[in-house]
Amino acid sequence: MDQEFENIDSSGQWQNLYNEIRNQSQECPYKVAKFPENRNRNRYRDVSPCKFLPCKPLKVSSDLMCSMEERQPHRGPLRNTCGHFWQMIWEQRCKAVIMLNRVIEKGSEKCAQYWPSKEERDMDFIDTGFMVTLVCEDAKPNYKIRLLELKNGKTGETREIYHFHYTTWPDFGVPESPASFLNFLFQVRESGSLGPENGPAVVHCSAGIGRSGTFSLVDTCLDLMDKRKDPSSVDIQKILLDMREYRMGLIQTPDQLRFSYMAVMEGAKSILGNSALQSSILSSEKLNGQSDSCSESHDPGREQDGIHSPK
Ligand code: PTR
Ligand code: PTR
Ligand code: PTR
Repeated sequence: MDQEFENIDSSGQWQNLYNEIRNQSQECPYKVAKFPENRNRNRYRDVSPCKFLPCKPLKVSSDLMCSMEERQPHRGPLRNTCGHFWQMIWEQRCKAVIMLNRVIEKGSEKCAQYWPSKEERDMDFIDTGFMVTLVCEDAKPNYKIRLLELKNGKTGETREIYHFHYTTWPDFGVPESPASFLNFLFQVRESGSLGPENGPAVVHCSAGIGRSGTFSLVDTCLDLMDKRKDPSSVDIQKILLDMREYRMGLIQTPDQLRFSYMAVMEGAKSILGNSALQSSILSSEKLNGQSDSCSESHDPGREQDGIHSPK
């Protein structure tokens, strides 16, 4: 992969490669989105809310299928779909929501404020009967990690949900560096939220294709390298094409594609070659982060920064 990256870089072929990938991915008509009752549930008319479901018979390998199911890209909820959003999190038994956009970007609302702020602490979603409480929040340089409590008002049950929020990634752009992105990704992984023992992690941005596509592609490639113990069997272009059969438009710019290569190459070094490096990245993050209220949380077993594997 390093060699492939070098070749594309030195010949300035990112735009061509990206165009080729777009041309090779076919459109998947998702008719449900066009139903009148769903019209006001859709944010962008040019991006259909294609569910992460096969549009045609499966061709992809079963390990890729599992990996894709564990991290599903979505659009950001609208104000009138927040109650449904939490209902979906409940029904699918999700352990984490991974958010890659800010609520306001370039002066307009790109996603609803669907979780409570520090000031509010609680939010009620009367249409579906869910309540969300902010338990604690840790602020790191490029992201925030929140622990939320989701209560099902009908049954009275509660669950803890992580909210991993990357706050410095512009739409149609890339994160500050592969390292800052990998710090975030390793935190998500360390929480155990992506494992098969929980429901899928919900990954969202505004439209659910550019930034969510980048995140899902990198994480899926690293997951497969880890599981197959053979990094050379992971062909990033092929994986992107396979993923695009399930959700159109994943990765929105040539630069997001280039960034994905860099993050996979760098992530692979720390995951496969040197897990000590990975833990040193994680521990330096812990020291740098301002561990505010999460460390004072009522769970005495909780680690300093509020992140521990939910067992
Ligand atoms: N409302 C339809 C449904 O629930 O099946 C359509 C729909 C599909 C709505 C996917 C949202 C969907 O997912 P997301 O917006 O989270 O990508
Ligand atoms: N075509 C719309 C627009 O350009 O505003 C939809 C769109 C918005 C597409 C944001 C992608 C976007 O990025 P992301 O998927 O990263 O939120
Ligand atoms: N135009 C499609 C629709 O009707 O929903 C959505 C779509 C969005 C299709 C993005 C393709 C997209 O991206 P790309 O051209 O990068 O495959």
